[in-house]
Amino acid sequence: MSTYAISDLHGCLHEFDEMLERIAFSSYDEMYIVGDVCDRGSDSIALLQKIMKHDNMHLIFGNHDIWFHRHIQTLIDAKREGSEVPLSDDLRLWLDCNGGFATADAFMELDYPDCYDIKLYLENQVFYKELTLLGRKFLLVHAGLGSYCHKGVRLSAVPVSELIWPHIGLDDNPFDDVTMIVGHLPTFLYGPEYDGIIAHGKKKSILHIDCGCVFGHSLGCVRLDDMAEFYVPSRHRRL
Ligand SMILES: [Mn+2]
Repeated sequence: MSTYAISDLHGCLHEFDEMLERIAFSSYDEMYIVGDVCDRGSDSIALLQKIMKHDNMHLIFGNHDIWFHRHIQTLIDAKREGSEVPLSDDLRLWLDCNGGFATADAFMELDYPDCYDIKLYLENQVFYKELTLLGRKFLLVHAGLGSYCHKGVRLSAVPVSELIWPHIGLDDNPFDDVTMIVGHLPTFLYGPEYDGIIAHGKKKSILHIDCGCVFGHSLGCVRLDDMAEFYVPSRHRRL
């Protein structure tokens, strides 16, 4: 019975499956996905449907999942009416510049019940998760706490945009007694020494677990019970 965290799957279904095999993930284990299941990779919808089918896989929102959800009704309406999807600036930005096209394209191929299942699922997920395991406290949140990273911060007072968008520093954890698990910024962007591996802040109180799978680096996963790290090589072309 173990608890795992992984992030930024970005449609990398093959690598995710390989990771589940590597950690021998079973129905007795729990998997927290710390945001960005969607976009850039080719299998976002299949990946989302797989996660939805497992009661022991839990999604915490990332900016890409929210982006998809923000436009999901527009996609459903266009599908129902057999019309072109009306392109707002935000929708165009998502589709053309941020890897949303593959997600939207696969979504439009689904039957209506499957479309609505995804919409309903996305409406019921969370922006962060607090856990206590073996006496150790964790906060799982996609991008961190942004400009709200200061002592005494109350999570409920942090705007959700701060939880999914800002790029934070390696040590940006305001808590003395909570280990933060974040994704969002691929670790190679923190420096070449972190290329393809989980990056730890100096105090080891924050783990950056997006190892850049969709950018051709690797998929990382951490077992929160003992902080063991697991890796699967990316099948994507390296940028
Ligand atoms: Mn992100």
